[in-house]
Amino acid sequence: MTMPTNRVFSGVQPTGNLHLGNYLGAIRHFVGLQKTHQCLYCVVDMHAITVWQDPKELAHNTREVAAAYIAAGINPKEHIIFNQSKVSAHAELAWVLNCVGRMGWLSRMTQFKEKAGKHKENASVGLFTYPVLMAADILIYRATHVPVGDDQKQHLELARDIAQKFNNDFSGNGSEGFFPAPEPLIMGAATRVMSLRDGSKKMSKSDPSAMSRITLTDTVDDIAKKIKKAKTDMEPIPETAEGLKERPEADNLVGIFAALSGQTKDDVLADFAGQGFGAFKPKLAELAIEKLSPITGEMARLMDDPAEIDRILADGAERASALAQPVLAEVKKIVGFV
Ligand code: AQP
Repeated sequence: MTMPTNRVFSGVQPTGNLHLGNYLGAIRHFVGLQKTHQCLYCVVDMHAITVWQDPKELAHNTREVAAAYIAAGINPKEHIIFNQSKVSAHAELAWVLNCVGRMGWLSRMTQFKEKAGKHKENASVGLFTYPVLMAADILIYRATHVPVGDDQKQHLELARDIAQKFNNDFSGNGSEGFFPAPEPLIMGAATRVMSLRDGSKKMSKSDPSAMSRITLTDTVDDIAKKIKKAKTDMEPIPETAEGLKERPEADNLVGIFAALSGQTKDDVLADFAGQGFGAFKPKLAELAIEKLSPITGEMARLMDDPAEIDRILADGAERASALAQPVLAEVKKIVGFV
């Protein structure tokens, strides 16, 4: 079996309210990687159900993430777009890896602590073992690189630990070097987009306030309104990034401008230094609309034909399965399943 050298795997959960953070922190980078890597982009619907999802909404949101991938510029013919639940090898490998990973490792995952909150006894078992399924998602394709935001770095570390332990645990049975250690791909500016209402919280699908995020289904008017109402402070825009310290909301808006325009924060500050946010916000709204409208428009067009999206997902799943099955067969042999 050949070992891939430049294979990328990443995913987005179909949990609704796909937002600017998902676009700037993940999807836009997925698009760029197509030139240099063989890419698998997954709609991770099995991860989504680790917290309750309405079944009809889950189906809609799954198509919406697929539409966002395509509208942003991912080519489903040259690369692979599919939904996780269609390739059963993810779940099968996850079970084996559940038996390799250790409770202590998973207990240290900060995202579980954040998402389970104070009521961890009530959290699903799936939410606890989510990082093991993520390890399986990556390792089943022996992916070499994983574009991840800040919030997923710890999970990727765990995937590397699980890969290494699998390789060691079964070394008498041909597992040496079987799984490559997946490398994180570090993203550029605005890796972490913060809430428009609170600069200390990340922009998130599950924030109860719709004003906290710009979504990929927002109209032009919605985008303009949300930026106009975004929380800021009374200080003018500083001359250097140093001046944004202790000003999380100001820092966030400048960061979003920089990411959308392909500039550094210092470039943006050089253009706006001394001005107030009253002058800056309309320019940011104009830029956000210019960059997002082509994507949101194309997404809406694609969503008008769900059968075509389903066809693309099914085709992707078939090609993903063809890559996954030989790896799974080898894992079964290594483990001793007859
Ligand atoms: N605010 C963000 N800034 C930059 N990147 C972000 N990502 C998420 N939020 C931000 C990146 O988007 C990708 C897909 O995320 P996900 O769907 O797997 O779920 P998540 O990380 O849990 O994102 P959300 O949107 O905040 O959902 P909820 O509210 O359900 O927790 C990932 O690469 C992520 O880094």
